[in-house]
Amino acid sequence: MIQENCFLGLDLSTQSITAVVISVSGGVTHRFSISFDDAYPSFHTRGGVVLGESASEVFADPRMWAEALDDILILLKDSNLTGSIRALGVSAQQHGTVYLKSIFGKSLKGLDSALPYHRQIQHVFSRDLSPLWMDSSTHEECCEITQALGGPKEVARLTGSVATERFAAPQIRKFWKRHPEKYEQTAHVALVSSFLTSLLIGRIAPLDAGDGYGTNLADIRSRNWNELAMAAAAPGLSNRLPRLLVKDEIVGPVSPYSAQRFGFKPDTVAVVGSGDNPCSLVGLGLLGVPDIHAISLGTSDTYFGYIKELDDRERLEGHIFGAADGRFMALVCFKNGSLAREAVKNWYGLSWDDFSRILLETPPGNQGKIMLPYFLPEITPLLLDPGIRRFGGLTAEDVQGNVRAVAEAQAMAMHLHAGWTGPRPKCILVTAGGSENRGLLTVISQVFGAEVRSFEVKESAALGAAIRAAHAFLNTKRRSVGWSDLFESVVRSDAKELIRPSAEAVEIYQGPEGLLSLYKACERSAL
Ligand code: XUL
Repeated sequence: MIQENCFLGLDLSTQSITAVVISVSGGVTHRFSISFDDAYPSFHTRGGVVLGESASEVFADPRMWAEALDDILILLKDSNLTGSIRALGVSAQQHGTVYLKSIFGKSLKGLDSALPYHRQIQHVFSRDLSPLWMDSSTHEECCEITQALGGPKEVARLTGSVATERFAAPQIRKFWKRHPEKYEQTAHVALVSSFLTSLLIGRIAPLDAGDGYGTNLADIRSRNWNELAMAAAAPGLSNRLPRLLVKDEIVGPVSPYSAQRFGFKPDTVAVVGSGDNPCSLVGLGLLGVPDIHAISLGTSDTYFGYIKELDDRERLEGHIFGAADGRFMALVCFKNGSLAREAVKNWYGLSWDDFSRILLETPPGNQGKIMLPYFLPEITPLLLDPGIRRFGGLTAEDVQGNVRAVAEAQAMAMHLHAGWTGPRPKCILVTAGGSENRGLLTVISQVFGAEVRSFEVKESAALGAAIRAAHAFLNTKRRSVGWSDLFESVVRSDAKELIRPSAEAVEIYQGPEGLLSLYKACERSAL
């Protein structure tokens, strides 16, 4: 029966929580999602986040995440699904930090299964709000960390990224500088993925290298927390970080609370939690596959690919994170992703169908009209002072021109800043909400000169978490199952769109006087 051996992936993203249930023979069997803005009005989020004193400070309340976790698991229980889940895995938005008092561990053990998490863990936080990946308020701390560790190239070589505003090290440093007394009360700093996994297993969960390397605190070669990097962030940090796991492992059975409240079997196990991008790498079947790259069009836009071995090239942009098999992934992140597309769509009162149709009907290259769509401070290229800039005669009244310009800008920025991730791929897999937009897929294929594929299941992060759970469970408990076997049965079968660009369209971007070089010049002028 399909329900015999099921695996659950949960993805807590910026704006929602999603659950995907898979069975190895039946692929994806169920999907559920809860949007934070709709379901939790008392937290006053917009797009899942709240702003701080300045727009560069972006937070969410971890109590809202706990409530969402409870709600989605109750949904699964009410659908009679939890009893057949053998293993589960958490995927979460990367980089967000959760600050916990020493009472956290004890509180997890004493939870009453008649009540939801959030009613019982109000008092465990030493900081009410968690800074998120969208926060860009720690430039000063990044400079201090860079100086302490010997310069940007050194930091990138050691930790996989230059000191980066949204990462844990500068965020923790800012907290320690501004609120030393609250930092003193902090016994544990979790990332979103390890916080949620802790709730599920009833004790402090380790962190995986997918999320752990996105902190500026780990040495990606020795594969452990680095003393100098931790000291550069805040005093006494090594005692406060979770254990770092190099590759996927089962981190324990679900807690008695989770079993009783949500109807899991007591021997249902959890794999270590991870970030949404490392999970998407798995959910797209790209673990072990370096020559196909991926683009996720979620709240953030990310470009990523698998890396087998680290090289020694110097780099000041992009990130190296761990991958579920103990190797690595390269990633470039853009903040002005879906939020920028949505802003342009809303300016002109368009639907997503209109947006896609305009992209399909207008000529590639936009007749040289270009937009730099920095609605928010941008991560890549680093630009802390936002603003929309138009070039080549693009005016605000030009509906079609602006739609095309925002989509082309995003694809061209990816092309320009992803060159270091490896040889240009012949095929790119596109996932998350924006992957339903045929117009966007077409623009990406034309700018990159590559075949583009999208999938029926666009929730690749939650799917990846479910596959990681299945892989960890099947390899420890029963028999040896390879990643590629799982990809074959769960991922590959459902390609939805396959788009191949024409040579003429590609030439418009990549040719000698092409739009890519023009865009690069515009970007330079803005920086
Ligand atoms: C990646 C990043 C974002 C978040 C959003 O480095 O910051 O993609 O993971 O979910």
